[in-house]
Amino acid sequence: MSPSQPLTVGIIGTGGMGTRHAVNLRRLVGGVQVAGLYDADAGRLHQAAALCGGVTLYDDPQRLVQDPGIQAVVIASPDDTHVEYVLECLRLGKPVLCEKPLATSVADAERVISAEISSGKRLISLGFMRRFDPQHAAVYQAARSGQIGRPLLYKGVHRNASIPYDVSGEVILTNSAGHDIDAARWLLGQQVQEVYVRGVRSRAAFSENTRDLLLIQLALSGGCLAAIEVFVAAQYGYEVSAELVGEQGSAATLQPDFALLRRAGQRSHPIPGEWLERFQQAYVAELCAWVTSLQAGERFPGASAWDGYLALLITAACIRSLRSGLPEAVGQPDTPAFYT
Ligand code: ISE
Repeated sequence: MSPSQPLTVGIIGTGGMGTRHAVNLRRLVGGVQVAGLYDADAGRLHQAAALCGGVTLYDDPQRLVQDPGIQAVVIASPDDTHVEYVLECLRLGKPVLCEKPLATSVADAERVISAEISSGKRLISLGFMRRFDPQHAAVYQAARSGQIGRPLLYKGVHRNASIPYDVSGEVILTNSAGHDIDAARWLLGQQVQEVYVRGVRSRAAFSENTRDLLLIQLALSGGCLAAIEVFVAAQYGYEVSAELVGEQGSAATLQPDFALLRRAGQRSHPIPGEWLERFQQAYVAELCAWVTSLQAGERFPGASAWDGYLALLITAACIRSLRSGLPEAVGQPDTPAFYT
């Protein structure tokens, strides 16, 4: 890749996330060209193409990856398809930004880790975009600068107004809670050793086994704790917050107040309806960091495949705990030198 030439990127999956990445790359990230798109749904594919202009449309995602005209790949397809596309990128030595989760099983994640180490190159970047959210980055800086003293507790809230798919605890843990698990690890700089997960069904309209509100407790390697609420049917809007409590104070994300509305004797702030709006700045910053790292031949400053693997290892323990009703230990694999 040469900084003088735009990086040609192909995107697999043009649903809400993939289309947002395509438009952000096209309009807000320099040094890059959206050169190819694939989606299983022709309507979604053509809608995204109309927003990008001048892209090649593929009827097979593997052909997109294999096209020599595509230098890097963004994967924003359904969760259970990520691993096959990531493995093809590794086989061809193509850098890839993969939306979370890296895979939907620990075994598949282990296949990816093995393949990336065998490739000899750090080709995988993972889409834990909260690491690029200005509010979360400010909490990270406050903690790392020592302003709150030794961190003791991570408190997280992750509320979706609603989600358009299965609200079983297992799916929520695999699809949504990975962000919170990664944020706790990243902000505290420690490894998760034990989890304890309980869930409730928020309303009778949901099926008996629904657990759409989860309380996730984590015990970490440096003695810290984490308490995370993941509620995917909160109805009122989309909100994510994080707070680190330390020996000498705390650092908490502020809600990005998009506007202060005054009307009819009320003051109010609008609350985003979903994550694309709330994390737009983070998505753009993440893409800029990814493209810049590729053009400069430097390491991506965000999450790696190893972070994605650890998130799945912790998620698997959370699923065990939700089912058993007991705390569950998390395996502590040594970090390969390839990822240190
Ligand atoms: C979605 O995939 C995300 O990445 C959002 O950040 C999360 O809030 C949502 O629950 C997920 O489905």
